[in-house]
Amino acid sequence: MTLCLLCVLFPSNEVYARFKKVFEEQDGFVMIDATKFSKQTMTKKRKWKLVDNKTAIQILPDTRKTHSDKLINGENFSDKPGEAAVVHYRVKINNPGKYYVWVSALSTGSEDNGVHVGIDGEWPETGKRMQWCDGKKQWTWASKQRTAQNHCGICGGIYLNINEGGEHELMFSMREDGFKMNRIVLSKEYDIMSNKLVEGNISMNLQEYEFFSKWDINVEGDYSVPYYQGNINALAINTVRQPTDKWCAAKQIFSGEEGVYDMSFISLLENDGECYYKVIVDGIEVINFRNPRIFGADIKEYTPYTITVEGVSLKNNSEIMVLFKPDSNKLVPEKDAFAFARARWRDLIIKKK
Ligand SMILES: [Ca+2]
Ligand SMILES: [Ca+2]
Repeated sequence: MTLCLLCVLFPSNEVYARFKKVFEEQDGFVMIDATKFSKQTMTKKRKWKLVDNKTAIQILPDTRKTHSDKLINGENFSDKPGEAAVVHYRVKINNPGKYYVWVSALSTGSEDNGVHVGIDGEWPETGKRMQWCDGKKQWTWASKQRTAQNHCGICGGIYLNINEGGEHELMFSMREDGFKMNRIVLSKEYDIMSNKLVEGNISMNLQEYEFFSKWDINVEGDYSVPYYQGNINALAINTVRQPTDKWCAAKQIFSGEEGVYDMSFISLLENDGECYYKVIVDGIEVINFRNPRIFGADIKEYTPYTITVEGVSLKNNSEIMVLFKPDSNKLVPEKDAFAFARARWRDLIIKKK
């Protein structure tokens, strides 16, 4: 009796809706929190589960961890999109067209780095075999399609043609079990999430970085001067008093020993604009990126965003300069104009290679 009742409540392969949230695209961009899916289907053998304190979802169980583990088609691997572990999202598109799909994933090995994407019940060729190679064991944004010639995937190969405005259903299905993701972006512009050096990661925990290095904010040259915003532990530009089209600068002299270092720059995401950042070491630009858009996405303002670059050579006394510039996306009205994002950033973390 009880068993039959369960059958009715949870018909096979259909999992109850989780979130009613509809993610809305603006200006050709929408960011989706992967944990806020509307439902799951095809869950008999594998299922997306909330992991990492409910900040990400992962296809579990993961029985194929290494190449030597047995591959069971349709169970721990599937080259057929829609066959296993399908997660669905509600997305409202205002500007129909071709959208590149970016996903922030965390892969630890060679058998958890692929997924398929589709839309409205269809699995187009350009949504098959999304692939990650770089950035093992860390959150990594990518938008690449694995091909027979290039196992690491080709840029620009993953996209969806969304020909009509209105609500759509975005879907991801298993290629490899163990696949883990936390953020999804649909963007008309391919390069919006990429950086010539590395891709950024959204960190959910504002408390993660407690320290704040000493930055000299009186830099010679034609720069605006920033201020320190204590409540969020950030440097920022006062866009009411300072020009909004001018770079602001802060610098520090590196006092550690000469060597090769990894650098992680932490900006804060803002609703009202996508600000610009550069890190320059002894006159050479090592980081150059723009914050992704969070307007309309379910991401808190001032969420830290990290860009990491590996293998930077530093000498004792190297001059490290951070340049940052405000931006307005003209989406947040303020008085009779629009609000500006203040190019907020928290720190630069330097770690020995
Ligand atoms: Ca793989
Ligand atoms: Ca696996």
